[in-house]
Amino acid sequence: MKRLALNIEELRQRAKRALPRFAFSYLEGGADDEQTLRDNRRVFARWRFIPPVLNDASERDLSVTLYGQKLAAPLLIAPTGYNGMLRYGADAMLARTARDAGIGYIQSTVSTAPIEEIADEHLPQHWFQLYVLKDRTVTTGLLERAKAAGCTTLVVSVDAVHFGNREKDKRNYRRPMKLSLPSLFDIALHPAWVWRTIRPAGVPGFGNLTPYIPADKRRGAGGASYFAAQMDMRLSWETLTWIRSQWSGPMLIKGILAPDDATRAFAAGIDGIVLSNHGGRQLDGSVSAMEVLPEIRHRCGPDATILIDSGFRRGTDVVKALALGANGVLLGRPMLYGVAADGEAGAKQALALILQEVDRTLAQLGCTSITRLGPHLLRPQS
Ligand code: HOC
Repeated sequence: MKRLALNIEELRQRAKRALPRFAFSYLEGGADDEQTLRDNRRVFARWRFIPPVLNDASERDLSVTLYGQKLAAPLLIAPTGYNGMLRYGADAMLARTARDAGIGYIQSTVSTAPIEEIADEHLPQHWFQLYVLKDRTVTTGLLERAKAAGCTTLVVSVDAVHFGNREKDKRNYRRPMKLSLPSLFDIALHPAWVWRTIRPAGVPGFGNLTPYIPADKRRGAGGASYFAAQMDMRLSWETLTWIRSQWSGPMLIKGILAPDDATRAFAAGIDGIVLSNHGGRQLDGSVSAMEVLPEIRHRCGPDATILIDSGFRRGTDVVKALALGANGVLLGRPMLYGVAADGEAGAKQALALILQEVDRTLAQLGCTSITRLGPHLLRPQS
């Protein structure tokens, strides 16, 4: 039996060994020089804990309430695309991991499994992430399907309208969506991965988007490139108002970094925001979500729902964000490392590691619950 990983970095190393280079590059890569990708990790060192002592924190409650629903911890599995590249059934594995731990699961528009399949897992917190497509009928079709599947909450991503320049990723292709010969050779060196990613006959690989992709584009990677060209490049605040009118449940905007955008979102009747630089995959040189969190919390007030992602690998990172005013943290790559390394068991291990670390950090800060966290526990480093 495999030894349990001690931390997310160990799972990352295992994922790197398990995946062919093109798949690991897609998971791992950032935009341009990957400055923002690196800063997303470095930013956490800007705050150090000042742990008060002699507080009885022998029992701790990690639960939080978001939109009237209790979560066992302030965590959600982030929407990530094309997870079938890691292994067949990865989306459902992640969904079950979230369900069994009592946290939220956000399904991507570009998940490999369709919404209806994930609905069969009966998640109490099944959220849907929307990429807005220029064909409004496709967008409304996705929204209708999300409602019918019982998705409680909508997360509209607004930061990938113009796709980031991911050079690590590009190196593996000879032209868009066509792998280079060395990449194909590298795949041949990973027979276990090939075996794990094989879809049963008749199962299309384009998840939610299959019905909207013309039959002649549904082969191989053709569907993904077809879809990339369908993104609504004119996405604007007016579009958001239109989506708001189509969705009666809680709706969040994901990909906010500018404080003015944050206040505008709430003024426009949006129920929450996700501070994110898309894991450093979009605009290189943009600030880290953690950097703008204190200002955005201050500007939006104590009642605004503010979630955050990009760069979280440790429970201490999560606790720092909560102390600075985030209501919850989305976990992307850490969960993908887990699922790539060891399937559902690996995803569960990744989440367990972060949960244990959050719990231990709370204990060491003398906090009995998430509500006790605040900026008084942190000191900014110059
Ligand atoms: C093709 C449209 O969020 C990523 C994902 C998927 C983005 C798909 C955009 O790679 O960052």
